[in-house]
Amino acid sequence: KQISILLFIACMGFSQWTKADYPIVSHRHLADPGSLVYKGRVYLYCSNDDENPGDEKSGYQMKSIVCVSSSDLKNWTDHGIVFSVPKNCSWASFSWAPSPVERDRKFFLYFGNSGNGIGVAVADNPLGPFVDPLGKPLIETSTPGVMPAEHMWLFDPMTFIDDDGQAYMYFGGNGDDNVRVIKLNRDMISVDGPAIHLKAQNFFEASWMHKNNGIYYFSYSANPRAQMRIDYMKSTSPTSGFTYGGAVSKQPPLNDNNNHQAIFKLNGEWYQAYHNRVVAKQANIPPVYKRNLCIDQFKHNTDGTIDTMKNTVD
Ligand code: FUB
Repeated sequence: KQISILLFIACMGFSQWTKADYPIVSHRHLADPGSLVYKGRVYLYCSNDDENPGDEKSGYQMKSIVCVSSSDLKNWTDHGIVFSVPKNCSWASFSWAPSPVERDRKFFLYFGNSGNGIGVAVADNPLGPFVDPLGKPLIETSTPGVMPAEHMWLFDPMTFIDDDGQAYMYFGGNGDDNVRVIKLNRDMISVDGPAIHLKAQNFFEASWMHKNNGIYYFSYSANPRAQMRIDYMKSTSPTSGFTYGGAVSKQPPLNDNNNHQAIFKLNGEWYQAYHNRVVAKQANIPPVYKRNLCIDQFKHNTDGTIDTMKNTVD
């Protein structure tokens, strides 16, 4: 289905928000974008918040992953559901916050089974069909080195392939000591050695790694004390030596709960996809579990720091 994304804000009469691409998808509720740039298009794989009950108490019930894509960030194609559990993965009850990666002409999606483990799905095409190659989680509490503290959330995977071909998966949540990174083998569905422990100031969730000019940027959603900013640490190594760098972006506008970013480069520019709750708020439905996608642009400074992104509505 080819859809033209609505001039949603303008249509709703909110004249201070004039950008056609904010939010980028307003006909359905999507959250937790994970980005894949492939052949000149960005594919965003998302938690399907349309599956969440629209009340304040029922929580996150997402059991499927929806993909939308664009080559210009203005015109988007809605590809619908590309993976769902338990239909395509019998051991999993949930498919939260997917992270995509391509290797050797195969496409991998990593997702959280709520906060109780990380699964992987694989396809020959960015749009699937994605299937479960393992019949069990890729990472669970018994995985060497994971050592979850009682309060650690075992979720929000982000898989990154470095320039030398080594793949790393970052994950974890709910506490400064709960960041982990683990090497993946070339097959992308098995781990190589124990998880390595990283520490991040005010770490809450939403691990993401991107690399620019030889610097590794580990970004994450900070906890409510830090107003759920997207903060980052940087290093010259993917697994050690990180120092706190500041904010990639401030708390999203019209968002009073979590955030989750994906950082990608398209046509030479850097972008952050994220979610807020503008669509539900304007429709007067409880916004807690009904999130929607946004994208804004940001830049790296010449000294290697990030010039804090300005949200469209700032
Ligand atoms: O969508 C469920 C959870 O909320 C995600 O795993 C977190 O990143 C937060 O966005």
